[in-house]
Amino acid sequence: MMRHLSVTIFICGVIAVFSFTQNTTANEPRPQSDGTITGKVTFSGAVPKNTPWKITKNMKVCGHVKTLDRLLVDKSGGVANTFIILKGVSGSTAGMGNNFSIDQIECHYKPHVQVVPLNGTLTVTNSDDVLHNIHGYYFADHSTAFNIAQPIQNQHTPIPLKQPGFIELQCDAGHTWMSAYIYVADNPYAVVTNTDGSFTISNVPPGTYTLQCWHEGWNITGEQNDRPIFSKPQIIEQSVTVTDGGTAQVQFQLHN
Ligand SMILES: [Cu+2]
Repeated sequence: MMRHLSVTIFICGVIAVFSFTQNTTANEPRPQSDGTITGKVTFSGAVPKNTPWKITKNMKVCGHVKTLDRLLVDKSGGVANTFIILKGVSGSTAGMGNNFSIDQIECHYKPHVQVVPLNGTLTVTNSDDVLHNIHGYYFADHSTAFNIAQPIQNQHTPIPLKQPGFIELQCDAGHTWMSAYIYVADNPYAVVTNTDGSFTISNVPPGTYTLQCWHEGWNITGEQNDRPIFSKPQIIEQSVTVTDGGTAQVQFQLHN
């Protein structure tokens, strides 16, 4: 009799636990999964040629002519080196890493564009046997972000970046054609397009945001102290909605 009772209690217990589990699952909302934003930046119309720039200093190291590489369009019309930035959203940049670098090699910055997380460290290297003076200006107000002379070949200088926004780089050691851009990101949803203009931003929480496409200006509008002056950056913004675990497709089109 006792044994029969125990078995009955045990079975009732199992049923109770099972139905409790079922109810709990049904009542609790499933957490939403992050989504993805993917797309392409293309150029519409005739692609202007990158103007060659005559080198007038340190020709032995720098060469005699440099293409300025301000606008790189591939055969499919895709535009490389374009910043794609998700705005109005916060998120930890811890997964983006901390060590970033830029090299001055044959009087050219490498890479030409990159995203560095806020409080990340950018290590500046001079691979050339000439003096380079990297001068970074915050694009928004033209204030100096850093200004570092490197007279020694293979010199490395780490620079902590503590303010978000675009930084425009130039060389103050007479290499007027040298230019590059850095975006200091305060969220992990900023990338640069690939050579075919494609981009992917991953792990985006569901929501509706503004997505910004930012490309440096490529037309030479003037010259100052032998330094080319370029047209303003082309900036396009559009709204993007990321659904639960979904992929949002976005296209941007630049033009002259
Ligand atoms: Cu230089």
